[in-house]
Amino acid sequence: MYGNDIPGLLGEVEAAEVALRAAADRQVGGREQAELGGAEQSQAYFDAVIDADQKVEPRDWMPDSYRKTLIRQIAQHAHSEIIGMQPEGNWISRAPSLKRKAILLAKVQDEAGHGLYLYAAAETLGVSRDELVNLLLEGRQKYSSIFNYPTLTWADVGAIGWLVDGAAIVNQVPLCRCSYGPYARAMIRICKEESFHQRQGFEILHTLAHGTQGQRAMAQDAIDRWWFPSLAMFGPPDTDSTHSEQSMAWKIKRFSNDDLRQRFVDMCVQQAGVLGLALPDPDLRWNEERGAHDYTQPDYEELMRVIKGDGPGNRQRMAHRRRAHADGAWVREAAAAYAKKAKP
Ligand code: FAQ
Repeated sequence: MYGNDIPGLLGEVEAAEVALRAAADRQVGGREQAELGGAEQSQAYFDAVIDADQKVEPRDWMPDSYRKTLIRQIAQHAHSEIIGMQPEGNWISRAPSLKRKAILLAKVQDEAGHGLYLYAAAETLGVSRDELVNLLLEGRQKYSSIFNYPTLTWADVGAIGWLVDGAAIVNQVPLCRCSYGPYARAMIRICKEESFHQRQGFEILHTLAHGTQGQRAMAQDAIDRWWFPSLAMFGPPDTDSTHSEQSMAWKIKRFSNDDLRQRFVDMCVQQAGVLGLALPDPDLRWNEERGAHDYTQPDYEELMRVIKGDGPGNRQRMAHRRRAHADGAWVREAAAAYAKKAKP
């Protein structure tokens, strides 16, 4: 049943892992000279590392704007993983069987782990996790738009796994080749885990699609509601993307928002066929000339509204996160007191 999922993407993760090891062995010369030299020499060393597809490491000089872009993107990604626990967490106590509950619990815990790897990667850039969490709580840093949509039925857990984790993988596999070493390494592990998440969502939908008429209708309704918000996860169209050009020049992003969105659409059409469910786009059709599907774009005005805080669930998500942060204060204090006591 899983045979046709994420075609080739896991292979790309494996290849990226091999490439990462090879990059670690490449030694573009001049780091010491760059450290001793002035701004020009530092920039030349940085450019040479990017050109050679070697990884930039925390010890290396990097332009301030490169560091800021990475902190912005990695932090937004980490916050998304943490806020992203809420829509599915909503269904842990109502999963339809013990097996489903155990699987969902493990998946939601994985998301917390992803948040942790990403905050740790961001910390190598000289910011603390506390600072980043505060920026989220103060509403000064974003998280993915997708997690502001509600999970109304059990089928939504399937749709999140299939479409949201599916979109996440398509977006994140190229990040395994990101020029910043700690982010690329975190992404390898995250993508391997995400592939299981995508499969469990696909399997939930497959079961519902082959169940009663009511279950099939519930699965279709979930896909109808999650399809366009999932397409919006890839960000604004290339013409409106503020960061893509520079991020691609720095090899942080490897493909544009629209290229990845197209890849996702093509992948989903084939998988929807296996599920026997429809994608809610009457204009979706194969374009022989382009060798890709034509499709209806998501509502980018809605995306901007959601990003700015006015989506269906923004207030609820942030209120919950702030409450959970306050409730966890005693744990952070106890851990800090224990660490202080344990110091020799
Ligand atoms: N939501 O110039 P661009 C997951 C912002 S997956 C919110 O194109 P960029 C797994 C963007 O930040 C979800 N904001 O930006 C999971 C920028 O704003 P700024 C997370 C968005 O960075 C599954 C502005 O719009 N994945 O969590 C969105 O080059 C299930 C202009 O946009 C990642 O974060 C959006 N959809 O490209 C967990 C992946 N789109 O900062 C639980 C890493 C754009 O200037 C359950 N991030 N914006 O104020 C990326 O690949 C990129 O940052 C993009 C955006 C592609 C998201």
